[in-house]
Amino acid sequence: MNRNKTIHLEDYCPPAYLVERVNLHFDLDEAATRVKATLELRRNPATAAPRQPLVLDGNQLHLLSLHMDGRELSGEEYYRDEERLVVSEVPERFVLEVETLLNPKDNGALEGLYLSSGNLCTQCEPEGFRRITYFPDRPDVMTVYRTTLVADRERFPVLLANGNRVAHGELEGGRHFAEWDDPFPKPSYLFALVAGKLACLEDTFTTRSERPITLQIYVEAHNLDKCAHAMHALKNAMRWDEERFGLECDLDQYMIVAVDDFNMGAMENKGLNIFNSKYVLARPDTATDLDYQNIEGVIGHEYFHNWTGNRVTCRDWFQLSLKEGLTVFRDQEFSADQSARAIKRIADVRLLRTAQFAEDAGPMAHPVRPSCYEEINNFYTLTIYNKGAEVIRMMHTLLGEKGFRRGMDLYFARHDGQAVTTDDFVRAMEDAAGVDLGQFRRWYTQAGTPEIQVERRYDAASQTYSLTLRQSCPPTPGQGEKQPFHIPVSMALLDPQGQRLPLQLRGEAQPDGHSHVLSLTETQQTFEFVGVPQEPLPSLLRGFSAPVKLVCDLSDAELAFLAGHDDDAFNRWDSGQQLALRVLLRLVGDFQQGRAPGDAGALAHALANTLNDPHLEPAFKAQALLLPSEIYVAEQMERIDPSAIHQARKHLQKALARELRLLLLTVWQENVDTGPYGFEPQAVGRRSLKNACLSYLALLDEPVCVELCANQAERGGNMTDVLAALSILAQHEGTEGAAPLARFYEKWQQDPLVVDKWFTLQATSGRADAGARVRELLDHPAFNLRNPNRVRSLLGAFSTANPYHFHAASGDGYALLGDYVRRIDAFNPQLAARLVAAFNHWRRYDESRQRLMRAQLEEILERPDVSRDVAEVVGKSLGR
Ligand code: B3K
Ligand code: ZN
Repeated sequence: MNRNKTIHLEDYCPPAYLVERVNLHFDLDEAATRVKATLELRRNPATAAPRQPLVLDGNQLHLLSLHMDGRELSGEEYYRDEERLVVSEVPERFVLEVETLLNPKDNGALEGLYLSSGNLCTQCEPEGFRRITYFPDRPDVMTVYRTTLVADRERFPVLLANGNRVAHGELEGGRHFAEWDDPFPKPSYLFALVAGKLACLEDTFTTRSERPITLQIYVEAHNLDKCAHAMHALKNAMRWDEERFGLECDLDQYMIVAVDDFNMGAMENKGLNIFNSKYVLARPDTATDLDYQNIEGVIGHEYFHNWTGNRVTCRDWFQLSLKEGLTVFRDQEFSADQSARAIKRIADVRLLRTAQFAEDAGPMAHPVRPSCYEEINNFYTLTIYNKGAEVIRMMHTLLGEKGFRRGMDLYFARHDGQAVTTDDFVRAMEDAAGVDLGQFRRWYTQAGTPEIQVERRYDAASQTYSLTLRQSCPPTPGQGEKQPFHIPVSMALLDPQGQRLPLQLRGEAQPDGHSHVLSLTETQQTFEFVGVPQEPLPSLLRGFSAPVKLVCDLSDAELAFLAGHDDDAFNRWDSGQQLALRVLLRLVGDFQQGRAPGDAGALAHALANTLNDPHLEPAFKAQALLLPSEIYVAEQMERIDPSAIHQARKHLQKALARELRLLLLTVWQENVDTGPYGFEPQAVGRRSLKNACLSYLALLDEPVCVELCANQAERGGNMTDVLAALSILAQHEGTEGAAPLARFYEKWQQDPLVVDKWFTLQATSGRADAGARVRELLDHPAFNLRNPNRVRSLLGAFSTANPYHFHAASGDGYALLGDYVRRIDAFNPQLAARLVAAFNHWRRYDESRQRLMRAQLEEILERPDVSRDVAEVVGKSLGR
């Protein structure tokens, strides 16, 4: 069995040798690429110890030759194993020439150099460069790169690498070359090359200092008509970063390449971003509003990395959130500014609560800055990215926009061109704003989701209102006891008309505004407000000011009031969700006990008020209609009962559909739009509301509603509408969905991203036969284990977004996932490790399901060649 080695932060040592510059020469070929790397090395003057051996990283490399200062090294002069190459005697300064041979065609891990749709591309973060050549493959070794690409002109007409193209030309035998120079020192994880048959959409952007920058998006020729939105988003992102953060693009040329086979979303390689085509390609008839939003967000994210990640990078991989948390915060703010801020916040919090809170409560829980790992690829998590972004957001809340901006300016002034730590970032914030973030730093070192219990008391005689907040944080693996966090709690007090009261804390001379950010730093703290003429309702954690669970004893009626009156749009939505969650949990109890299920209670009335409110945006109404997901409901339960949750949610949807039938029909009708597609927030909001109404109406089993769906599925004017209707039909038990689904596949079978949607629709269906259909689809000719998007569209969607069928009591869903995890682990460990995480919460289920899931986990771990990636996740899951 695989015995993994744990890497500890406390063992960090600066590099013994630095690379002054590197020349890379690639002789490209699908099956046999020769790489000659010329490294100018010198002993690191900062690490005193002389005579240290030179240790280079290397993985799955075929070494052809090794020269030092022009002399070939004999076998006795160096040592090599599976992970490194060691030269024990080296001078102070020297040149090393390493020649390696790669086989991109058989590289199914999609790390290092690999083949996608016949084109060659690279993925080097975090440790892929060591699959290309021997190198100090760590982010604190920054160097300048010159890259020469040589290839057959027919097969690889386009040759790209980081930086600027400084030479190109023809060679003998139908071959050609291109030479690229990147003047910015960078860590090896930001290296990239692309070679292949690609078409290009070109544009220019003029920076505010009037430098023209050439923008290029490279795709397969037949996708050229799907790049306009990505280009538009890129230009918006460039302008936005100048305006909000004063950050300009530093390159002459910014390139984006879309590839179909990619483990993640995209990669911020300096000047040459490589993207999963899912986050580039869009046309109104092939991509949904959500796709358009995701593209905007990811294009922004990778662009923003140029400063937060590339110019200032990470000292080591424990600092991953330094660049990821900060860059997610930046892309969230960018997207919020492009559309409706509250709607964006709702989406971000929804993801955090369902997926990151679950991570925090499971066996893989880790702090935003972890202190140990086995396989760093397993730490590209929601905790590092999204909780990391929340930690940045809390600093923004505590410092205010001006203070935060001063901190960012100081961070760049101090650290441009360096590889630094999260602590360096926090220190820049402290120094710029003159605040002490000592206790706040615990957000980086303590895992787990804190909980705040609220107790409220009104004293009419003295007109005082007090809020007592108690914080706690459950234990997580390796961290039994937690110290109190510094939690910013944004709040207001509302009078019976929903107006905010002026706030005056005891000890203050006069009221100070209508909302406050309370700093909760103790385990228990009481905040007392004076001059409160009547009992108010508290609006707490406004805008979700901290990534915590807040528990307050509000009654259903009070929640319904807040859902109708809170002036903080996020809290208004959240009060409605809390109410819905309560109703759902009661219904789950009813189904478990075999009682007659209760009704929707105050929820139906609250939703009706929301739908009738002329001041609310359609996008907000749509969010209000969307009930907490089965996964989020499960997250609230000690022992998860997937079947009762499913029944309860279905029951509540139907009950609401019956009660609000007429209103839903009216709102649906008011928001139907047959004009051309537009991606403005207004149009997106109207579509989302219309389709939310339709999804309720379809539950009424009235033939006319199902016909509406079938009609929209066949004749909808854009993919958003078509897919919304089709997914309703895919959930429907009747036979009406079969023909539209089949025709949809017929029509789009040449478009992989649309085919992914077709797989996901069926994988996430609640229909009784969904499990059997998933098994059928695994044998469908279009299913392809080697393509991560396709695997995620079927197996990923089934195991994470269809809890009812995945957790079928028979264990069939588990057996299916276990089987495929084992198969995929043999060639793509990163993907397998993502999939296997669906078992992480096995201890939260009944004994029978526990036994079945544990058996799968054990079988996966026993595979003789189990990868380090999968072994870490499964090992932790089993508590080993
Ligand atoms: N930095 C890349 C992550 C790639 C990691 C691969 N295991 C994507 C991003 O966050 O922008
Ligand atoms: Zn990133």
